[in-house]
Amino acid sequence: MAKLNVNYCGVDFSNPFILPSGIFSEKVQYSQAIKSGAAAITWKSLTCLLRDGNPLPRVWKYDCGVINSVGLRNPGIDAGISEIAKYQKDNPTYLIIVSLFATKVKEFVTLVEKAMTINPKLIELNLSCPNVDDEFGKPLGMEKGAAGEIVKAVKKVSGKIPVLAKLSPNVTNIGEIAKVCEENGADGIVAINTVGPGMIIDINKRKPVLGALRGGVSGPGILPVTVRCVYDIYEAVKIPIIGMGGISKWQDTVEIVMAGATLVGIGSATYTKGLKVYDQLKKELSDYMDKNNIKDIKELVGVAHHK
Ligand code: RRO
Repeated sequence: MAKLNVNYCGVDFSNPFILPSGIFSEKVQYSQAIKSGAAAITWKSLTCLLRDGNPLPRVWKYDCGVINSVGLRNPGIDAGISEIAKYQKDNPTYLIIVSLFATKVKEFVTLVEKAMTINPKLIELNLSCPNVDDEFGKPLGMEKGAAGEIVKAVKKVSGKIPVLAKLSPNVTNIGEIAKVCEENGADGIVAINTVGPGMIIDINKRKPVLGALRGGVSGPGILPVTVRCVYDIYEAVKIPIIGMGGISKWQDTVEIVMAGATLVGIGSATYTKGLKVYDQLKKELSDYMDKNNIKDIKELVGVAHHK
């Protein structure tokens, strides 16, 4: 029987599949993801203050995936961490990654200090939301200097909790940004956030479908971008990678692991295939490994590099 469990940054995951941030925002949905086979859930990114998000519609499916402009809708860090703490108490075995977003180094430090009060297993720094440029300008993490500064400042207050940097594909050199994050103490990299921004126009209404007009693109159409980004990051750093972005089939999983991912995020595919996708992928990946005499998923990590 193939070994699918993974140790990532010192934390044990029962299988390589996790729920990325922002796919769900309701507790019942997080629970359904775990019950359907996800090894961990990433909570919707929290900001210092409550945010109502962008105008509706915020999410739109199309032939090759999904476009979203949720606009960081969340209850704010104080309410958010109370909610997570209560949820974790009610569900002590669930593995939760706390995701945080800010627009200033100091704010990131405040968010991490507050998150630390509930002793999370892992913290994700969302350095890459594509949907708030109008308000805040380009995400800090799109520039290596700022990304490094954030990680360095956060690591001073994060103690033993692993800190992951979630990066944007919409940059010239994602490997270089990952490297700077590693040099400043990041424990892992999450790649990628959505591609774009993009736009879809409703030709009958003669206007863009999203309330905020532009949005981040996810789903099967972006898989080659994800694979290339994970490949480039694996070449640039030694810290482990969580690969996500357009993965919906077992073959995609094998591809992203061969590019260098240790864990795999399954997000948009839950919209198109339902939550059964987790158990289905586990079974199909395990069958593939048995057929190819691969005993442990870690044997496959990065094999496409021949280094
Ligand atoms: O909330 C969003 O609009 C959003 C976020 Br925080 C993110 O990181 N990526 C994305 O595609 N949408």
